[in-house]
Amino acid sequence: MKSLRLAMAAAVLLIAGCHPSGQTPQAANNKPSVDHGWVRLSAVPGQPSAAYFTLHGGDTLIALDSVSAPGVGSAMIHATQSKGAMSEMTMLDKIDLPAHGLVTLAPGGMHVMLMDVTPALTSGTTLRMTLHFHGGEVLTTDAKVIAAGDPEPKF
Ligand SMILES: [Cu+2]
Repeated sequence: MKSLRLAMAAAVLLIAGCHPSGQTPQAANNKPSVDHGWVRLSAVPGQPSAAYFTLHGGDTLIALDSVSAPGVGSAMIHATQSKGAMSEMTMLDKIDLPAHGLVTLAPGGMHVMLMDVTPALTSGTTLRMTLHFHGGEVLTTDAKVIAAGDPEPKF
């Protein structure tokens, strides 16, 4: 019982000591965001290209449902799993972005497969991708487009 009383005292102190300068707590109103977007074009025209980006969680868990972009017929969220020397892709129906979490889509891991990409999308251009989250939240990112053999861009 003694430890409980101590904990309660600590809680009261915390409340009393809350935002002495009148600032909003750091954790409040953090919105989810996306950055470091890039696309690696397929080596073979007509084959799917892959898109990557980094998601930063806001104050609540949200889930990425889908991605769209102009000049892209359709997009699917994939995970890569290695099985020995082979790797295979599985389709994900969503990516959970935990509160204050960090989720990175990268080669060898999760990525967005872009199908029916316009030939106008060439290395050196940017692709504005729209990320659609469950519940209607939308984020956009301008992804750097690189050719199949180019090194991964550094941010
Ligand atoms: Cu894929």
